[in-house]
Amino acid sequence: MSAKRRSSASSRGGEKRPKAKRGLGQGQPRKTAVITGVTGQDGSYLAELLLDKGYDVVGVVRRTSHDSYERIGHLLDRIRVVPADLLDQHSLTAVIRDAKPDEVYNLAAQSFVPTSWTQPVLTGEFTALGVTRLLEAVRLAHPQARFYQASSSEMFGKATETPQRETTPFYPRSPYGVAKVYGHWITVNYRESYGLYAVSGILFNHESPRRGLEFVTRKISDGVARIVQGKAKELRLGNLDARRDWGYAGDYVDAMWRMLQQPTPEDYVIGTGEMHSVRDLCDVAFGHVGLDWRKYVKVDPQFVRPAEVDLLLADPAKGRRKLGWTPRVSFEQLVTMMVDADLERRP
Ligand code: NAP
Ligand code: G4F
Repeated sequence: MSAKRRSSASSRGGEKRPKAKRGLGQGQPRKTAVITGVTGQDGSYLAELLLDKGYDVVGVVRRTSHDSYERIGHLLDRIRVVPADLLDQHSLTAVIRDAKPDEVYNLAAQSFVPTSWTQPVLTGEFTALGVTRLLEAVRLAHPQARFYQASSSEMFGKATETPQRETTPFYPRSPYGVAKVYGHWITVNYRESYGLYAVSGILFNHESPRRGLEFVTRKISDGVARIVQGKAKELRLGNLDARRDWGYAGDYVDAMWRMLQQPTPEDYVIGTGEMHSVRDLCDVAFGHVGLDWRKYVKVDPQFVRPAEVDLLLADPAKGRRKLGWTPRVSFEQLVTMMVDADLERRP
């Protein structure tokens, strides 16, 4: 492993994360988990959680001309990184055949909604058909593995009821949302057709200091830091009225793990049950550093979407009841944690 890769390490400055509990239990054999999308936000938190629980972690990384280990640099000595791509059936089958995992977490996707309008076909290949390729790999190479699919509240889109729960009909509003609906149903179908232990976690928006800079929470926390440090004078955003159920990514990966420990495979909605607008986000983020967001935020039509998801709000009752899962980080704690991390990161 190159020094460069190591050095990007645990640099996610300023992040204060509650510690996960340790242990599979004394005398239990070590489990192996394969994570696709390990270089992403959720992949990095899930790898940490599973390592803490004593798993052998195999992280799937696609080939790029530069390394994409910024979020997992601090884990590279403890996980096994293997090459494969959601577009390439053989590479996925080889990973599953070689690792013979107990659990497979499919977190890889083209996950940014606006890109799904400019690259709808690629989004379908990664985010929809990629799920079938990985399910085929499991079915053919190691069908005993338990499979987690990263489904999304974007599937509810123009929601037909509020709050949204496991039985709420889907009405996706973007090519990304449509692709996730396919990924959801193919997971259900492989469970019902082949008896695979396959579950779909319908997760509402979850954020952290490791969130990509293009998503609205991080764009705002980074924007606040840039303004405080005199590097920017304004922050250009799209629809300030959009409302989401925002939680902390570190909490949500624990829900993924819990879903795969249940006696029967079922699908779950995971969210906080609280909804805030983008305007509220600005209020908390700018307010944290003593600024009035109205003086800095400008609405720019280039960030307004062709079809918007106006509101998403989870009913996480099933997850609470059956998984014993509850979020630990509040909206205000999340936003201020992200602002603090961005302030610390920039000298
Ligand atoms: P993210 O940070 O964008 O990470 C996406 C991951 O997918 C990256 O590791 C990326 O690798 C990998 N990837 C993309 N295309 C690939 C391909 N062709 N082959 C192999 N790997 C590929 O996403 P996230 O926020 O962690 O989300 C994880 C999953 O949960 C995604 O499926 C997302 O759609 C879903 N989800 C997220 C949320 C949320 O609020 N975060 C909510 C619901 C569902 P590179 O590093 O090489 O780009
Ligand atoms: O942060 P966002 O880009 O997240 P979005 O579209 O809700 O998708 C995220 O959550 C999904 C779960 O529901 C995931 F499946 C998906 O992979 C991703 O992680 O936008 C949130 C809201 C939108 O309504 C958007 O229109 O914020 C609004 N917004 C307003 N101004 C903006 C901006 N979003 C972005 N990215 N940039 C803006 O300037």
